[in-house]
Amino acid sequence: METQLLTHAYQAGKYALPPLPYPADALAPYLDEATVLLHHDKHHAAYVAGANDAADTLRRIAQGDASPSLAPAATLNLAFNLSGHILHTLYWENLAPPPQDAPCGELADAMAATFDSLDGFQRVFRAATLAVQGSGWGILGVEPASRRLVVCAVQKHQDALIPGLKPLLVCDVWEHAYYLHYRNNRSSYLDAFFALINWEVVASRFRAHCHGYA
Ligand code: MN3
Repeated sequence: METQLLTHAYQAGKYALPPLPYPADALAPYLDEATVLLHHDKHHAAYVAGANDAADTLRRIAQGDASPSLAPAATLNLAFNLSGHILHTLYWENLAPPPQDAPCGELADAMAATFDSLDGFQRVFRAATLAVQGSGWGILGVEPASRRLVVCAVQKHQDALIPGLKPLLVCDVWEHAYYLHYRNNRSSYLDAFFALINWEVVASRFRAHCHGYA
């Protein structure tokens, strides 16, 4: 499977909202249509708009058309909104209606090397993601020093992120991702998330990021 949604995240010189890769009701009953529509059409769209606003401010500063005093806020806004845009684009793509095949091949080997087993990965990922304070993300990625898999728990969209981390699997744990259906039960939402993981996409990202992994 090709993982191409990110190629639709920037079009004609602007950040753009990629369409969902499936109908909005395709993930029900794990993720209901209302949650998915609100999340994609309102929340994700707002990050796209925010990233474009911040990028535009920085361009105007460069051209001498806006005060350099706007740069600190604009860079923070760009980091927040662009990170949100990228993570949401990856999130929609790494979900699919069940049933899903378990990870296999090189990805399964890498997961065994780092986490011992799929169960071991899920224990680490669940614990880290469940404990994100406030709003954030659980991420499985490849870190550039060891080129091994690592789990990180990001706050907001961009805090506590490892530089150079290549994300393979991302889980949104902002309340807007689950509160309509699961209320405050983040753990039940994580059960649903695990059922929806598109391991074929995760494996494809792994191959793209980690040729020659050993
Ligand atoms: Mn979200």
